[in-house]
Amino acid sequence: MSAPPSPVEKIKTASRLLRGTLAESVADPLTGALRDDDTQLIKFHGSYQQDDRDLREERRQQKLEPAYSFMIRTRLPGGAATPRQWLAMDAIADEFANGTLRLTTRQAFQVHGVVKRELKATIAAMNAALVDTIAACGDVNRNVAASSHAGGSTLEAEVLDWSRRLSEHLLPRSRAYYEIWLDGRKYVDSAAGPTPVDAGAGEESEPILGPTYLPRKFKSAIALPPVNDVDVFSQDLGFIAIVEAGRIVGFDLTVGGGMGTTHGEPATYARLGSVIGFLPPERLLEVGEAVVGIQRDFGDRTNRRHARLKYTIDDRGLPWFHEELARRLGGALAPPRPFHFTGSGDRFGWYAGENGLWQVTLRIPAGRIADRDGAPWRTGLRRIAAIHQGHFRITANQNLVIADVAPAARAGIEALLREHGLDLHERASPVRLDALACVAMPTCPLAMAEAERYLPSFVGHLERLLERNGLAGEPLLARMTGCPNGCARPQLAEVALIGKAPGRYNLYVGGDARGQRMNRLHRENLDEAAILAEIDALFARWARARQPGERFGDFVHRLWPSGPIDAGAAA
Ligand code: SRM
Ligand code: SF4
Repeated sequence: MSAPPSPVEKIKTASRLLRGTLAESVADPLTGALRDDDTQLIKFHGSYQQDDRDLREERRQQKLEPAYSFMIRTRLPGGAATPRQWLAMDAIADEFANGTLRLTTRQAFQVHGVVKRELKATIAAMNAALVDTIAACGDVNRNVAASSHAGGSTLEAEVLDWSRRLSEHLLPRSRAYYEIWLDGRKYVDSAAGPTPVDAGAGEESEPILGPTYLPRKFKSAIALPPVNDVDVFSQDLGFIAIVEAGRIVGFDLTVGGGMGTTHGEPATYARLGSVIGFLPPERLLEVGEAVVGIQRDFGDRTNRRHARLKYTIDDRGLPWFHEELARRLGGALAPPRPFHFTGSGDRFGWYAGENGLWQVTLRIPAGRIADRDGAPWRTGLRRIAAIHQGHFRITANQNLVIADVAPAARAGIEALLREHGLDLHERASPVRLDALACVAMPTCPLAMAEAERYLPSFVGHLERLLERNGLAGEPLLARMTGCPNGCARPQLAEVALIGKAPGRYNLYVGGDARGQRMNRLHRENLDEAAILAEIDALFARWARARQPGERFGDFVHRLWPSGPIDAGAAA
């Protein structure tokens, strides 16, 4: 007998294309929470119900319901935002959220701490700035990531444009979002600025995603070599731009990447995407749709831990996937073409674009933009947005590019960066510049350990250990997450901590710095002292036995192609 559909499938089926009882749940004044089923459906609208975990115990003792609030995530293909949109998000952070903005690892904004009675006004305020939240979460194609470091080149603009088209093409067609949050209207861009228009009426259908949407979240990205800033091999669906004679002649297709695992469940695993073919640019939407269609039709709808495209492919085999894709496309794709990535990190500081304009990439640790003592970053960025004539790009490394700055405007922006301490890129060590951490505590319900809040001190320890071993200033890609879901893509770092319990982590080492090789579990369930002792011993070996210029991850991989190194052994 085949397994029954998962409970979330039942909720989607009964939801009338993502409506459920969301409107009633949001309007209910008696609780700060939604009805259970609606907590699943609201994800498709770009929001998660959360509660402040720092306050849980205190509230429980006071016999109060948890301090419910909502995280709202935007859909922002390629992380591109105008200065007006920046200003709108900044105002929303104060008016409705916890006074901070979070730049995510998929180039979106997140705000935290929005209470239920202000959800509708918050989502409406975002839309009024032409920032929507549709399909930012849920079992759909999420925000489409796109490389953001080609310095304002035409290639970069082309890749950004494809990310927008792919995102639009794969969006849900249901009007539920407009009905629930915008009273049946949608905002369009016009000469007069964002203008509300009727979102339409009549029959609805979901020709691409299907009436019950996808079996699980689905992620896609477009990379522009030589920079793999979007970690294209971690995506369900990836496109690698192939540039010949200065133009994009097509894309290599990658399928089946994914990072999420569950501790102690070997049936769940991280997987790098497989490169399976080459397509001309004009086929990008058709091929993306076909890959989504395969996952829609064959993905596992009975077990959500086994429902990503990576499992669909591994269960049936890549040859099957090739065949099924060829069947849908009316023929096989051409063989992949060569590409070369040099790194997955961001390009910090000022650099000139080929369009004659300047770009500056700022380091924003863990993507958190707040006003803190000595670092009034939100204020600084607000003042920059008020004068900036170009645009902003959120990077997939949680950083920010102020893009397309006219030569005459550079000095003014530079002065504002210095005045507000936003010039960290000029002062920080390479390991501090490149480190990533997911959100984790206190908002993420799945966190087992700290990540964002622990990042600064952990990086400080790494800096000291590097220095102690004569390695100060060496680049090192370090990432950490509060659980094995992989939101900061820790599996693709040279050294990574993955949370196991409060104050305890699994230590992973040996990834490369181009996002093309995953790291391996080195030691399990360590406290800070044990983590630092292990890393110190590994750094000592690296310092002693590295080949010229050899990075830490490559060194570890050379010594340890298939199992943990004994940190005590002679190199
Ligand atoms: Fe994630 C769940 C935050 C990128 C894999 N992720 C969550 C939730 C929503 C927790 C939850 O389900 O209740 C986290 C909300 C925390 C909070 O308080 O904000 C969360 N994920 C994030 C963000 C904000 C991390 C960040 O520090 O930037 C990223 C938002 C990206 C965006 O704008 O859309 C984020 N999440 C990722 C990535 C990286 C990526 O996509 O490039 C991954 C690994 C890639 C992948 O999907 O395989 C990732 N998140 C997960 C998973 C594991 C999925 C799996 O296949 O097992 C979960 C849990 C789940 O889906 O059940 C999860
Ligand atoms: Fe939460 Fe885990 Fe994602 Fe971190 S990796 S944000 S702890 S789900």
